[in-house]
Amino acid sequence: MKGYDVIGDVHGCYDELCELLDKIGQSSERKLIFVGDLIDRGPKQKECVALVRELVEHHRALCIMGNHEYNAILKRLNLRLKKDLFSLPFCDFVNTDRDFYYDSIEWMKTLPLWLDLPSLGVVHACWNSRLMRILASYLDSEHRIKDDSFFAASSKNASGCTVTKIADAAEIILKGTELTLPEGEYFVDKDGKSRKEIRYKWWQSVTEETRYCDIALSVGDAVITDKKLGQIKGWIGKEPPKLIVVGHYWLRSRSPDNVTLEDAAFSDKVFCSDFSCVKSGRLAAIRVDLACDASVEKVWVESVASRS
Ligand SMILES: [Mn+2]
Repeated sequence: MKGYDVIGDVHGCYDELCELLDKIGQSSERKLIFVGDLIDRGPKQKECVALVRELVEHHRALCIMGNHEYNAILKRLNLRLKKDLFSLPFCDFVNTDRDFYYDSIEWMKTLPLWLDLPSLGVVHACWNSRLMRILASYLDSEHRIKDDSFFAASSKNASGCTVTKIADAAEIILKGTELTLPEGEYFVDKDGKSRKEIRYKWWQSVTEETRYCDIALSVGDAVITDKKLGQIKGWIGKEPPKLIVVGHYWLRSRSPDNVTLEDAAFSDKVFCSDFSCVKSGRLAAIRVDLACDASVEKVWVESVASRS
């Protein structure tokens, strides 16, 4: 194995995906990996699912679960979602192509929550060993949710209302960590919605002197308060043990013509592959070259422009 090519959130951008795959080229020496969120928002969801599924089934690619696949599965199983979510366009296929819909959901259920490969970890939003240990008994040896664990993995507990420990852990792994801003503080997100919660830099260690603006993640141009965090009980931030690639965060490259490594680097160990292709950004692949001893030799990025 000479390397990994980790492709960011595709969200139905099939034409861009084909172009990126052409650019990367096929090699049995490199492993192609999808970070999840193949579906929703974009124009060609069905083609994306069919292509990635074919690549996975022919052992030419690996694909993990994104929060959009997770939500689609929970909706299909009639399990209550933690928050009242934005619409799930993929679930509209239940009306237009029922066989495809049911079949695809069954396939999505087989996607692992993360990949723990030599020299590389891949997860949709947040790598955290403590949460991964909490999830272990609900997953098989390949980190796929066991069939009888989807109930526990949704937000219901036995009494039907409280969020379970595994549901919390799965949500954080797939959607990232959130922190409530101090009383009266909010920001406006990419969809124009006011939010009191910020995503935060889960790979960063903090002290009581750390300010909210220091750890806020993917808040665009919004100004976040410089108040100090103060109490940091329950903080789960921790530097990961190896190179990690995630998707999920709707990054924008500094230049519309390419994505640089600097654009993609959250830290020297954590890289993000999601450059908002479905919102006129770019579809990117984080490419990891391995040395003979399987250690990381080089990380670089290749990308194509959105056609929308
Ligand atoms: Mn996502």
